[in-house]
Amino acid sequence: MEINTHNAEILLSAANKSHYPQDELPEIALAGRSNVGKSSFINTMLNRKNLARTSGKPGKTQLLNFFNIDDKMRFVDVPGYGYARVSKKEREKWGRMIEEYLTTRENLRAVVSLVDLRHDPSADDIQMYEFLKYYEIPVIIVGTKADKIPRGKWNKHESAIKKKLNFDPSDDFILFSSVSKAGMDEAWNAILEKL
Ligand SMILES: Nc1nc2c(ncn2[C@@H]2O[C@H](COP(=O)(O)OP(=O)(O)OP(=O)(O)O)[C@@H](O)[C@H]2O)c(=O)[nH]1
Ligand SMILES: [Mg+2]
Repeated sequence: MEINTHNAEILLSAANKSHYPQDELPEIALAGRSNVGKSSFINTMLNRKNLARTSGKPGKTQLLNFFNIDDKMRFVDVPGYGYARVSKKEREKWGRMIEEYLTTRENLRAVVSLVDLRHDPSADDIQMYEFLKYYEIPVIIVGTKADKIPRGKWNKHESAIKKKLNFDPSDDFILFSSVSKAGMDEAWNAILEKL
C-alpha cells in the first residue's frame, strides 16, 4: 500500500465506542505505560513535531486519539497506564475504555506495544502483552528510548525484555528512538505488513 505519511491530521478524540470513526479504515493502536513515548512514536513516524501532543508530564493523553493518515489508515494514541497519580475510579474508567476498544474494534489490525528499552518490563507491561496474546491481537513490541543506551548494549536489553515478557518469537520486536529515528523504517515495514 502506498501511503503519504506527510498527509496526516488528528481526526477525533473518543472516550467510547459511540465516538469512534465509522468506516473500515485499518487502525494501529499504541499502548504502553505513561511517558514511554507513544505520542512521540506517532510524531516520529509521521515526521511531525507535535501532532500527537507529548509532554514530560505523564498522563498527557487521556482519550483515544484517532489520527488519519492519508485517508488510508489510522494511528490510535491510547492513554498510558501505570501513572501513579490517578484515583482507583479513574484507573477503572481507563481500563473500561481500553478494553472496549481493544476487544471490540474490528478496524484494529495490530497494537504497537511500547516498552522502555532501558528497564525490565513493569507488571503492567507484562499484563498488556498477555492480554493482547489472549485476545489474539497482533502485536509489535517497540523498545523505546534506544538513544539512551549505547548500541553495544541493545542486544542485552532486548533479551532481558523478551525473557520477562515470555515473548513469542513470531511477534515483531523493534528497537526504536524518537530522537535518532532508529527503527523507523523497520516499524513502518512491520505496520504495513499488518494492514
Ligand atoms: N531520549 C528519548 N526521549 C523520548 C523518546 N520518546 C519519548 N521521549 C520523551 O519521553 C517523554 C514522554 O513522551 P510521550 O511521547 O509524551 O509519552 P506518552 O507515552 O505519549 O505518555 P502519555 O501520553 O502520558 O501516556 C517526553 O519528554 C519525550 O520527549 C525517545 O525515543 N528518546
Ligand atoms: Mg501521549
